[in-house]
Amino acid sequence: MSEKEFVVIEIIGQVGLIKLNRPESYNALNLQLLSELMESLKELDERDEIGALVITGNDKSFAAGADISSMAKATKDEIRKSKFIPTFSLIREIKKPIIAAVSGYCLGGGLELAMSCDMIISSTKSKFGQPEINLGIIPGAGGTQRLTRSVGKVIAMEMILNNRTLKADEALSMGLINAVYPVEDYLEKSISLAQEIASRAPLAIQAAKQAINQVDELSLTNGLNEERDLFYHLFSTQDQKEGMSAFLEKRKPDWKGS
Ligand code: CO8
Repeated sequence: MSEKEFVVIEIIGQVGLIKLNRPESYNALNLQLLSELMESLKELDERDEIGALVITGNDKSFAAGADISSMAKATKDEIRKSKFIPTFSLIREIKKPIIAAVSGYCLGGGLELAMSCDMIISSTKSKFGQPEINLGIIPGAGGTQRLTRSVGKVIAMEMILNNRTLKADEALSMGLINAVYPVEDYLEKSISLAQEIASRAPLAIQAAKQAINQVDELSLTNGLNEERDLFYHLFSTQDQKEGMSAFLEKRKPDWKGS
């Protein structure tokens, strides 16, 4: 894989771990970091031996938002033409499941990034927020949409209009995140969860991710049709035959990803 300045990649078993690495600015997301992140996700998504991905920061900060210094002087036209949000949006093209392993600040574009992943595991030290209102702007990479779908309208309003930040246990109780662990454990737990998912039937995992992510895009009828098509399609795979034979023969399945 190509050398990157602001992300560090590690392969652990069947898991691709991507660490955001701009600690001096709490992993503020500039265009280079975002481009390197998306490039890394794409490269790992294409590798057959990798089944799931984890994005993390450091114990103090997942990411404190978009890099304010790179936007401060932008005009409306410049910000509209910038590659910032289009680059960010490339995360939607990743087929394999992505877990955000969050500790410390998870703010603004950082929270938008975590919410663009498929699951969020947090340390007890995390703070989740959309503080853009303090800068005279609103979230621009999905915060108003994904946060509202996740925690509901009234809490999203309070977070976005009045900079309410959620502690990890609040975020857990509101359904924003999957689980909370001590800071020494959250990354290992995230990698274990990713490894467990990666050990399952790859095509079924990707179909499930695709179907669940359609919930926000489609009506119930169209979503059910989409789910049914994916369900039928899986019966053309070796893994469906293997999974069901293994169950009936009382043995562990040997997934081929085909
Ligand atoms: N952008 C640029 N630099 C940052 C950012 C940021 N978002 N956050 C922190 N830094 C830098 C600081 O400027 C400082 O740099 P330096 O040492 O050179 O002065 C360094 O990180 C340390 O920060 P602080 O001194 O402020 O540290 P504190 O511990 O006092 O505070 C906080 C930590 C609370 C995280 C504080 O830094 C803060 O409030 N940061 C800004 C949070 C914020 O407003 N985030 C939203 C940004 S806007 C946004 O995300 C819009 C997204 C739209 C599209 C997204 C596409 C990706």
